[in-house]
Amino acid sequence: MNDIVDSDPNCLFCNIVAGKIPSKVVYQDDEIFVFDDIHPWAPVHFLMIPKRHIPSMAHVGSEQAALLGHMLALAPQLALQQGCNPYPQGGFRILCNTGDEGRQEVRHLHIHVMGGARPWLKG
Ligand code: DGP
Repeated sequence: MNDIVDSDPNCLFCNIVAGKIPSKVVYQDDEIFVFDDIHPWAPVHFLMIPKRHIPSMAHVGSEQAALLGHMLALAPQLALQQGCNPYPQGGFRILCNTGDEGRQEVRHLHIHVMGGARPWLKG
C-alpha cells in the first residue's frame, strides 16, 4: 500500500505530532511520538505512533521493520517510567487495532500500551 506520507493535514495524530492539538507527551525522537491516551482504559495508557503518517499496521512491510522494532523495544522502559509495575506481577498490555474489523478508530498507526493495577475500564 502506498498511503504513507510525511504528514496528513487531515489526520488527528499528525496534528498532535505537529503540536497543533495538545497532548501529554511521554516521549519523542526523530521517528516516533508517544503520548497519553485521552480516554484511558487502564491507570497507565499511552499511545506510540510513528511521526510519519502510516495509516495502519496493515500498511507495514519490511521497510518499516526497524521503525516498528524501535517502537516495541522502547515500550518496556516507557511503561515502567509511566507507572507500570515490574514484570511478572506487574507488566503491561500492547494492542494495535487495525481496520474496521480490528476496531481501529484513528487512521494513523498507533500502539496502545496499557498497565497498572486494576481496576481497568476495559479488558
Ligand atoms: P483506536 O480505537 O485503536 O483507533 O484508538 C484510538 C485511541 O485514540 C483511543 O483510545 C482514544 C485516543 N484518542 C482519540 N482522540 C484523541 C486525542 O485527541 N488525543 C489523545 N491523546 N488521544 C486521543
